[in-house]
Amino acid sequence: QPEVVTFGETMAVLMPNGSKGIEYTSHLEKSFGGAESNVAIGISRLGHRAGWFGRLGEDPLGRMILKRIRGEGVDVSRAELTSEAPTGLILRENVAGKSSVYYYRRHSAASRMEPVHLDESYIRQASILHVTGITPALSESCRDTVAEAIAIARRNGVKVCFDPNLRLKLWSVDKARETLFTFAEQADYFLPGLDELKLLYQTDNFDEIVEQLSRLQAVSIVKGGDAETFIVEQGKVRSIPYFKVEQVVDTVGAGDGFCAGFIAGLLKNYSLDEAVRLGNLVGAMVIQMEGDWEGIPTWEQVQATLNRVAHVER
Ligand code: KDG
Repeated sequence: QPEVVTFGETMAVLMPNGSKGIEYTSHLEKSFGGAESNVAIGISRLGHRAGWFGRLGEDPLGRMILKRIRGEGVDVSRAELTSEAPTGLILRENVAGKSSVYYYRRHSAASRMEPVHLDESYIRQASILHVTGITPALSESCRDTVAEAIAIARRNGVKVCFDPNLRLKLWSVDKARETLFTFAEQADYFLPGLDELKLLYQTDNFDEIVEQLSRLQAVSIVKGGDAETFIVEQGKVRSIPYFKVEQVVDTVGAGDGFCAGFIAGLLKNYSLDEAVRLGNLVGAMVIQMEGDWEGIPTWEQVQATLNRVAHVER
């Protein structure tokens, strides 16, 4: 039985493996990504039982994704392949130091998720439900599904983690604001990025942001500070410094890595500060490898890093 349950859209990711952009490359590497499955994979690697579900097309990409998430030890027993619609797709490129994402996901299988696809007994037995603000941006029925999942969690004493994951290619800030705050208000842990908060609250003033966050019931964990993650709890802020990173290779997935580390910390009964510290460490390791989730460490790698175990090359 999973300790953490999450759901959302996972897509195939295609990207050039050289420095040519999508327009000119003749080779594309294939992987997959989705904020929620990235977190589930991370939690599994960090030694805990995670369950992910979502709808994928009954097509080669959907089958690849399902097998690979399962291969990471995540429970996918509630995930579904459907012939109703295709698996979504992301094209990604990094040109002249700027990375861009192109989505091919409108009307995808995942966007057709509905509250009836939720299995209450599956959510009820978990200790944490993790959801993100990407899902409600996909369709009305997806938004209703997130609302229903949160309602199930709350009436069963399951803690709710909510990462707003604002995606401006899916909806505008003005459209997103109300929905994201509605969910933030129902969460136990709200995990926004500082940049997202600046857009959502329409201010660059940190004190104002903290004041706004203090009105929420949730503990807010603010990712993406210059050198630290902030914890806003009962109107007070404290910060947990980042780990040193040798070389930043690819920042995609840093937030998901953070969430995985943080949630794993909660499951290990760490204090809030220690859980954030583990989140920071996982985030720091993710950005030193290419890929959305590939760089998430196992629990052994985390311990080796913390204990500074010397690397044996051969
Ligand atoms: O957080 C990384 C995600 O952006 C990526 O894995 C894909 O879920 C994704 C999205 O919607 O962009």
